[in-house]
Amino acid sequence: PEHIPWWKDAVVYQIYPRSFQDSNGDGIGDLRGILQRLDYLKRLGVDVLWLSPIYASPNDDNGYDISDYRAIMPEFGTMADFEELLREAHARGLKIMLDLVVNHTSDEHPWFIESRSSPDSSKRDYYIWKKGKEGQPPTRWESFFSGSVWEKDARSGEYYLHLFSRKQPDLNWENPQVRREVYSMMRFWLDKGVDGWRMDTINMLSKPPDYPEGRPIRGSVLTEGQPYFLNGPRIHEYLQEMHREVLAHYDVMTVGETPGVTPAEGALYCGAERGELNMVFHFEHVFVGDETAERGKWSNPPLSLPAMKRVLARWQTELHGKGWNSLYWDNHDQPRAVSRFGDDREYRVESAKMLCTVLLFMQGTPYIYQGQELGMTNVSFESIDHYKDIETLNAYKVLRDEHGWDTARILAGVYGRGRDNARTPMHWSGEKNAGFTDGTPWIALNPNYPDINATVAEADPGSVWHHYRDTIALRKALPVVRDGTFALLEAEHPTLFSYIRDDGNTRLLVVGHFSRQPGTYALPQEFVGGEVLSNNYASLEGTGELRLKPYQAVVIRAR
Ligand code: ISL
Ligand code: CA
Repeated sequence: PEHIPWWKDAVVYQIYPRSFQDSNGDGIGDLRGILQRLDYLKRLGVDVLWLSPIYASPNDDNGYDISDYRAIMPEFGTMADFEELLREAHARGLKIMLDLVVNHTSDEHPWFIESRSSPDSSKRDYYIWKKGKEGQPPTRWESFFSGSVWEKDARSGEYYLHLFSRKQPDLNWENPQVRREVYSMMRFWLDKGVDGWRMDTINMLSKPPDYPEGRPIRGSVLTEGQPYFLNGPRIHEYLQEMHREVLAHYDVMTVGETPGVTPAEGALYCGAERGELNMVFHFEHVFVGDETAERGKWSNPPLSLPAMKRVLARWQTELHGKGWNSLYWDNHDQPRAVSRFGDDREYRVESAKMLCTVLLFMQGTPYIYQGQELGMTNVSFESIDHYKDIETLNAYKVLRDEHGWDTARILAGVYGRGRDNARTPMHWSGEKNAGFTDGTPWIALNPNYPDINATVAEADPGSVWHHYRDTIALRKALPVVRDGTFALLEAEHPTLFSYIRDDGNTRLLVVGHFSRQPGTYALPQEFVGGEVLSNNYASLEGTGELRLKPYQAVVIRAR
């Protein structure tokens, strides 16, 4: 039989260490906190833990701005703590993957400090320095965190590129020495026994040689640089080199974070024969509607389920047999899916379970973000002063000063889509600070933790947590979930997401009802009287025509 790589059977759990578990009362989650929770994760049934960055960092972007790739952030612990965590995880059959953030470093990384010191520095070429044009930056490209991607350095009068914050200068991947440094750093961690990498913004490494001006952005003096720096000219050459030099020598899994990638481009990154990555995170399903909204995600356009289904179906069918999908709703940059795509009030439990079912029965490797298994929800802090995320804080100023939005309108966008929705501390119990810390948490908690927490959830067989655990176990028992084809049904239906999985032995029907109202669904004949394998309600009404309850989701095996 065909060799099946382990990561095709894996379920990944993402930990945002800062907000997971504090072990020493300083209000900041840490590695020893994760260690305390390994048994919890094992009980849930996940296989791999992806840790958001744990390296030394001034925390301008919570660790995505790294000042030493080979040191642990002191707030998170020591290298000995990390080695113990890895050992203890492995002892339980859990793997650990780390975040590889090599599009940029911190401006406090010694390479950048040296690079900035003089145009003649031996490390000048580690970063992207350009002269201005008539006193203006080389282009008017907008950065991801608002403002220009260029920062003028007082010392030399030259500009350096930063696609994210000005404290995150972009590395120059054209420089072979930079690439060698990165490969050597990767080996450093892999030789410790790390099991894989999530690769931050990996499709942005290669910049065009000529830096063309982009299309103007509506209502802004800045322009759109993404068509030039996403999937740039040498990106596949770099990733193939990284694979040859590093990844091919270890049995590890890789997932590239690739905003702005279509299925056709995705296949170039993760095609089985390409020698690049195992899978990518695309954003097409979570950015549906944002491109045409006035101010992108901050306008928080309403969801079009048909548009989202089209996107997911295209990824399912176009990668089938060629590459491999990653499956996610939540991560540390996204609002809580139950709040965005479900109902975080009356039908919180039902809709969180429904989202679990429709996600985990697709083909690919699922990623569960901390708290998703509890149905944790978005938070609405009363004022912007409580927010910590640099993207949110920068956007707040621009929306207010340049676009004239009032506070209520901006906060509505933040409540709907801001990244801090996902970054409030994990809810372990109904005790003080949800059991996250004895001290003062670095960011306020979601006040609903007395009702929504892991202690309550594990004790309640009807909880979202148990549904995740059962669904993880079920998908592992059904090879069709890993191997089968995917066919979308009812493509234009505004509230039903239904699809068939088929591996030649087993045919499964998955139906999720994205609505607060009851609904009906005419069951395809072959599923009438079929076995119900999963149901987020105690019963399923109707035979030929199902009468679905709000947010009901079922999986039925064909007779
Ligand atoms: O968060 C986003 C939209 O809300 C994305 O545009 C995000 O900035 C993009 O996907 C890149 O994200 C990654 O790199 C960033 C970091 O801030 C994010 O947390 C990380 O996931 C810079 O390192
Ligand atoms: Ca701590």
